[in-house]
Amino acid sequence: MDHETLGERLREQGISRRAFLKFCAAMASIMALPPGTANAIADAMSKATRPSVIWLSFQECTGCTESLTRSYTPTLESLIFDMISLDYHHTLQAASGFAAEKSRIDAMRNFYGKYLLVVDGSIPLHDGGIYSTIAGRTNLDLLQEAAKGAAAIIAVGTCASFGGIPNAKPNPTGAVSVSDIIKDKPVVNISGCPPIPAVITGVLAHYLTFGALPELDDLGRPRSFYGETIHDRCYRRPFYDQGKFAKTFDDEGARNGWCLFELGCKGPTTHNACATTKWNGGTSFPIESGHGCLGCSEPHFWDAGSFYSALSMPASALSLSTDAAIAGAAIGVGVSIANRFKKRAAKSVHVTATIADLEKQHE
Ligand code: FSX
Repeated sequence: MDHETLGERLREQGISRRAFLKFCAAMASIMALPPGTANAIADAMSKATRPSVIWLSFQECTGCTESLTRSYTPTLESLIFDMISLDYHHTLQAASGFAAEKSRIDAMRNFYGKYLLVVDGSIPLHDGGIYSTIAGRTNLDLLQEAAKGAAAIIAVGTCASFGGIPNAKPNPTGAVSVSDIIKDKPVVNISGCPPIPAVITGVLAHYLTFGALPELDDLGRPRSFYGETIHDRCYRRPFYDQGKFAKTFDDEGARNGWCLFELGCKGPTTHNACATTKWNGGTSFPIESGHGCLGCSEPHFWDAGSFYSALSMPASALSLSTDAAIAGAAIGVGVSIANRFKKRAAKSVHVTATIADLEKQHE
């Protein structure tokens, strides 16, 4: 029993090639690939079999799922359900009780070794894990069972990635992250409390296009989204460079859009794509709405606290990140589309054997 290809699914839904190419151009941009790669992405994605996805929600506030349901545009929001076969998600699915649990067990059996496991929320370990259970089974038990047959695991949100707020001191439930428990499968962390919906979609699109998870940073996050700090790409950065800082949230500087560093903004130490991808269809992000970044995509951000105290760090630590410099240099020397594809595939965390085929098709 296999799922149909994405191309077949889109044809069934009456989605035109033009609309799909538009979506692929958006995906290229999200994956930091040149716009000219849209055709290659469309070819690869339309031939890809829609993977079965089992989504487990543990100790969390449901903000991650709320974020997912506000995906980039209506087109993208609907496409995410075409790109994948979401076979179990206890918040979004219509089934409940035994029928819901049966759909999870069926997906694990039918797609053993092939399904993607998405987890949001942390896993409580204290007192036998009793602080969060589903159908009478602990989160730990459910995670270990589902991880066995997963091709790869996507930890969505800071709770699943690093323990998040449930893990904050004094951590009464003994909450830990997915990668604290699962050591023998590829795990990608899409941190953020909540994470940016376009980043969730981008990682799924990358998996469909390249048959692999994207290149990760040293905290297991996709480098294309977390390679730079918020400060690197913040539109208020010129004010930082000129030494113009708002001193209160309603002073002249704040009204002029000056830098929020002295009001506690954690942009300089926070890696995420908020300043470029933004939220709500590219409408805005916290700093643009007048509030400093809380650093929610970094480990232990809650315990670090001091949300309204300025960071103490030397100015030299606030220069553009190495990643940004490398990306700028690559554009400057005109790296070819084929090479960008090849490099991205080579750097990805390999999960299936389809990358070589993809390279052959697009060289
Ligand atoms: Fe955590 Fe997500 Fe923050 Fe909430 O599932 S990352 S508390 S937005 O909901 O896990």
